[in-house]
Amino acid sequence: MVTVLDYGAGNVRSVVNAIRSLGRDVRFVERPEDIVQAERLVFPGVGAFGEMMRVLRHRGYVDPLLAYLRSGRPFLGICLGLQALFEGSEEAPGEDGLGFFPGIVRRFRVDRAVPHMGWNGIRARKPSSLLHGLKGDEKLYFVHSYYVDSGDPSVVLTVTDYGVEFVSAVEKGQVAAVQFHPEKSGPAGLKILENFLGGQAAPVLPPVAASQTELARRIIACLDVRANDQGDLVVTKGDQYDVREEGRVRNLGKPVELARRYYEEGADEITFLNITGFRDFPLKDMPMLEVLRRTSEEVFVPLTIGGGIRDYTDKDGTRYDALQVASQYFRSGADKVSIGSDAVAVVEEVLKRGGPTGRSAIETISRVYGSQAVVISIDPRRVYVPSPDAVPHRVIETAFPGPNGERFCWYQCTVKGGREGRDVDAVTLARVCQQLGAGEILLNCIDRDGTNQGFDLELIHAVREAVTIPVIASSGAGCAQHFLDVFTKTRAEAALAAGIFHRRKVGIGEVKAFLKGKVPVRWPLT
Ligand code: 1PR
Repeated sequence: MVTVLDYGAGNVRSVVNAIRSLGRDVRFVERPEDIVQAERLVFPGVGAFGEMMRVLRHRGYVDPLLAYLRSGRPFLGICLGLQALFEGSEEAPGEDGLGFFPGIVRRFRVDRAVPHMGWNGIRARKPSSLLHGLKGDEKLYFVHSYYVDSGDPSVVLTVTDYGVEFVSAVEKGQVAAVQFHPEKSGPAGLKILENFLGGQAAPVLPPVAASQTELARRIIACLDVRANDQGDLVVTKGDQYDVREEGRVRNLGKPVELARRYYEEGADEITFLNITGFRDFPLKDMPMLEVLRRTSEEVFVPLTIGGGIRDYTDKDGTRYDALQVASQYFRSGADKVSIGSDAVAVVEEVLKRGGPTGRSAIETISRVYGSQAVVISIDPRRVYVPSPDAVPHRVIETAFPGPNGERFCWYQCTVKGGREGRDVDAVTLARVCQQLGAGEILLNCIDRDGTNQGFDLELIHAVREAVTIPVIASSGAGCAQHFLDVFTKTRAEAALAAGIFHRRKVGIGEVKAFLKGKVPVRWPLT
């Protein structure tokens, strides 16, 4: 029996699903005594350090946790569950950590995107049974803006490099904790969890060069989901956002089945977009929550869900806020939520009033679940203009002139699945959303969507250079070379595609095999 400490933030379901997939029963901590009585305790954490410590204190968990840690029984902390073991964090000055290990949690101050998000390697500092069965070159999934600076080198189990060498796992006796998410790290992560559950021999891993812990560029499979004309939930795919063919919604498969296929083929993440979420309230759209629940039972890489994340008032006047919608998604197995139309409305409001309200979906969700859990999905369309000062927007000079020879363009944000253009450009939108607390940008492009002509590199370059959070390039992938182009000609951290994967034009494994040796990717896949 494994006891899981769920203090109410983020995706605990994935950890539970991963443990169950390894044949173990799980029960949750509901009272302080449950910690005292646990035989094997897992503490997964996502969200913010200060909020986590306040909740632990409020529920009376701090002393039982410290007693458990000192008792010599097995403990595994994950992500914030690692950071909690130290004395404090720059994320929440004045808020004490558990102080079980000496050291402090620091913010990344590096010349690359923060959060550190994606697949990276580990370098073992000592033998450990946790690493049994690994070869040493595996990549694991990280998502964090703060890292542990340990005051005791003897407890450091592994380190990882991201502009700075940081502690990616610690171990002392039966107490272990990892910065990465084993439950989201595919087969390698499941192996580590299995080792924790099983008590294996401690291997000495071969030495790994610092360059091998370089962050991998992510390949993401995207599933646009909606009900078809018969009312069944299907994966569909548009051409420049038009998902109908001969009047009917295209049906390219079943969401859970396709997600599982992409996981097995080596996708680094799966994104579901409920593309009619802007008009149907998602909490009424239970099938989508069910899709997430079922997917998270079988797919052990990060899951993002978008569509309809906004405040909503029911016909009978009941009000739901975006945070409630997002919480349902996290509880159902999502690691991140993606906000589209509402982000445009929020940015319009911020620009109009000259500052944030503090109440927007981006702000409220990132405050509780952390910025890494908030993705902004932008649906821009290219608008040509004759000169850079023709519009009060961020204009770029383009190598692909417009129909009348225009050498300049801007990227207009749209809402409601591209149906409505707004007076905000994609670069400004990304920048303001980052200031509000967003952790990642999913950058679509209506002109390229479904065309297989390659990503709009000019758009991606302009947005990526304007923000310090990771950018996912999307729309237009038609072959493996397009992924190489986007990773070598822009600083995008990830590339997402839909059509070529759904239609088996190119497989995810094929893309990765092509990229291997040219840019860092997660490889091997299993
Ligand atoms: O506005 O918060 O409710 O979110 C709605 C979400 O649904 C947004 O993220 C929006 O991008 C998405 N969406 C709405 N309508 C469509 C549509 O296609 N009619 N999908 C749609 C657009 C594009 C990508 C696509 C890539 C790659 N999403 O999902 O997967 O362009 O395609 P490709 O590789 O085949 O070129 P809200």
